[in-house]
Amino acid sequence: MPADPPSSPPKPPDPARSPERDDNQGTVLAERQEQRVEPPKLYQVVLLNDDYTPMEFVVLVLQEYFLRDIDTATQIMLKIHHEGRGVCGVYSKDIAATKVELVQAAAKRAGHPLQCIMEAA
Ligand code: TYC
Repeated sequence: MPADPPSSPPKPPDPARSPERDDNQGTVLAERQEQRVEPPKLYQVVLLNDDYTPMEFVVLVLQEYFLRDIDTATQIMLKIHHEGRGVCGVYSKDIAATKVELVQAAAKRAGHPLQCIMEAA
């Protein structure tokens, strides 16, 4: 049986075929687009002060929906009470929107006028 011919050495890249345009399988690719992945935008969820929502309810909201311990929740509530607004947490867009909906639904169920909004961080 005749021996296999020696395999030819790997060819040097053909400078006419830019590696960005050639998949080395006989297919010339379309011009490569520069791909830049931006980090996701962040949104802060903010509670607004009002004259009627009980302080205890705001503290509970901060514990339940923003996972704050009772001391931090109390500090944030007092900041809102004194300054008119306060950041509860910073999240991706979907998570922030869900938190706003959950807090507004909880406030409505409890009959309080508590307002919760989101804004670009
Ligand atoms: N100002 C309210 C009160 O005196 C308490 C309060 C705090 C309400 C924070 C809303 O986001 C709020 N009962």
